[in-house]
Amino acid sequence: MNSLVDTSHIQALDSAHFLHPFTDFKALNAQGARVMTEAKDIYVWDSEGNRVLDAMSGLWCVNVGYGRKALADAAQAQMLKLPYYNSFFQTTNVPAATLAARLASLAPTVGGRSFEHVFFSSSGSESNDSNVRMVRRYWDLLGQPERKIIISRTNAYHGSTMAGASLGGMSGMHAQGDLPIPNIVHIGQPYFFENGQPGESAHDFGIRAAGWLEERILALGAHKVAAFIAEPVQGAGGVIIPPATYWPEIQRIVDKYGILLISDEVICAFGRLGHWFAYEKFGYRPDLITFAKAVTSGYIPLGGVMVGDRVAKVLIEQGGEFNHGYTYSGHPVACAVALANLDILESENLVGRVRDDVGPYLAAQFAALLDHPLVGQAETCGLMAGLVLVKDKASNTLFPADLSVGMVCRGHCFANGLIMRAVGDRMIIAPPLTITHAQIDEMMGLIRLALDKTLADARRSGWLEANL
Ligand code: PXG
Repeated sequence: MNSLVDTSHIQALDSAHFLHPFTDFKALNAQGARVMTEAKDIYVWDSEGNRVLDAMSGLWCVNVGYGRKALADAAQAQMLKLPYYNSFFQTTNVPAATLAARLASLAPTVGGRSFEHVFFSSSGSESNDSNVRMVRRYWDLLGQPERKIIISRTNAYHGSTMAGASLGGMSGMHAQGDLPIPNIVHIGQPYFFENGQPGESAHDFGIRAAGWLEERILALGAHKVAAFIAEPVQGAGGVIIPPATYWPEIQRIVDKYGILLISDEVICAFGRLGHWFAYEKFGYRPDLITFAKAVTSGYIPLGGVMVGDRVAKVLIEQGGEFNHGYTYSGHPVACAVALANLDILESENLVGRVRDDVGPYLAAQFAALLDHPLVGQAETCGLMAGLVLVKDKASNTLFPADLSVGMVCRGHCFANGLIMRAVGDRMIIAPPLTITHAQIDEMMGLIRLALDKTLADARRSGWLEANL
């Protein structure tokens, strides 16, 4: 692909005026941002003509891949017909009503609970704010206003608004802005590699980690706990895949104490794990499901909450007016793009393909990475994958954090045409669901190249034991 963009001009405008999210502004300005200009399939091009294989699907969202004309056509057609109208004052629009019904039909009924209703927003963060509002309203309406506390987990990511960042368990975010807001508390994450005890099986660890929820409920007083929120698989936290025993035990505990379960599927829904929704894969029964990102494959902002019967019934039958909503709740263009996106996911069987074909293929390739001297653990779940860089494989000893080995490895990925993320020394990917076997092979070749270059750096710099 060819680009006629004047890189330094755009970088100058960018430095002077654009405050980027989660960015050290001064450091970026000194270096200049990479200017992305075009994209097709699973590849993105920058203004210098460099092609990169985008193994992160943008930011976990471009599930159908780049360059889909059908999505652009859907947006254009809707913009020409009805670009905007609000849903506040007893009005609706065709795409929003149609999409709500379509999403309801995609969310399977489990244990007699179904999801017939959707509350729309424009992002995952807003959706989680809506969750807090709905959960507290639900308990108020049931005459239990003291049920206010929402339990979340350390290293969870639930967004960047005041409520989203509070629900999240990122200490760096809490440190800026007096967070968390009141009545949000955190328990430990189910990360076996780091938190499993010597001799403990993943099976036992999963039950122990879920038990932290019960311990906290009892410590707080069950009558004060409103809900538990969790990602099925933690994304931003580093693709933390819980042991198989974790979710069933969580379900047992929330059922025992009657607390609501919020499944934050902003990353995991719409095929990422080989199912339309991730609770289906793990077999639990949420009351509320947060979605965003891949509902439109990131082509246009849209998010929302799937509201299960238990909550919907109370809000609808007993609630009167719900004093909450956004200008763009049920935006017709965003909903039209979502419908076209769901058409692609369905007609190309992308969800089934992850479950039965490319997911298992990626799992086999990732397992093979364990032969690399730096890889202490490598695992996948659908099309999410993570590996841990270690100093010593025999004991799975991590590198000292101040060496930032993950960032060194990420640097090699970027320099060699691969977007792979580093969360500490956990290297993670989540490629578009359209990725072919040949493209997975290409990606694995680039991952191995980056690992080899990182190993060479480690040897040269004396970061490893002398005999490695
Ligand atoms: N919940 C989850 C599980 C997410 O992954 C959000 C909520 C918030 O969505 P919005 O649309 O408000 O950004 C997310 C977003 C990262 C990274 O570094 C991940 C996200 C956002 C930004 C960075 O991996 N996920």
